[in-house]
Amino acid sequence: GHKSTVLWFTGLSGSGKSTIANAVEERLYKEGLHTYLLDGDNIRYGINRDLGFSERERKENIRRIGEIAKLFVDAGMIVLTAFISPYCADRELARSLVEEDEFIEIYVKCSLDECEKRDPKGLYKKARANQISEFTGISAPYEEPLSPEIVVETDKQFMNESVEQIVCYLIEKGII
Ligand code: GGZ
Repeated sequence: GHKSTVLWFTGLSGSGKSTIANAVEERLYKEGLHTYLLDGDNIRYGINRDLGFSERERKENIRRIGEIAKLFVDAGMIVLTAFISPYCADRELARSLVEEDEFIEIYVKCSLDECEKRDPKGLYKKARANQISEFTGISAPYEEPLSPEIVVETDKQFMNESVEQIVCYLIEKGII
């Protein structure tokens, strides 16, 4: 068995949120745990397809994701969310929707320089050329978490180290 919880990944575009969240989910799934991953593919192309990237729309994006995460926790699942979620206040709102021990904020820390070097989708390049407006880290803010439960540093660690760090935390806290 396991405790239902939210694993809330936050970080810049290209920091590795989705990659790590997917790897953690796979680990948990192999242990027979009930998980669900919320990411841009199932949220921004679905329920939130009416939302863009203005401050107001990002806040609404995160508000809805927080509410959806709460439903999955109510259903007894481990829910992983992988969104930039750039504003502290919005992450705190998501946290406030579940019990205190049911929300684990995971800061996927990576320097802007490194994210820009990786630039897997060429979005930073476009943002620098003003072809994308309000791009996080370039022309829109990213507020670093002040006291996240976990920090993984993807420009200093191997991916499997970050995954192990998260899994170990869950074991230590008796979540899995
Ligand atoms: C940031 C943007 C933008 C702007 C499109 N700013 O690397 P990606 O492509 O796959 O991840 C980014 C994703 C961010 O969506 P989120 O829902 O996670 O953002 S937020 O939590 O702030 O609402 C990026 C792409 O969408 N993208 N335009 N202007 N990222």
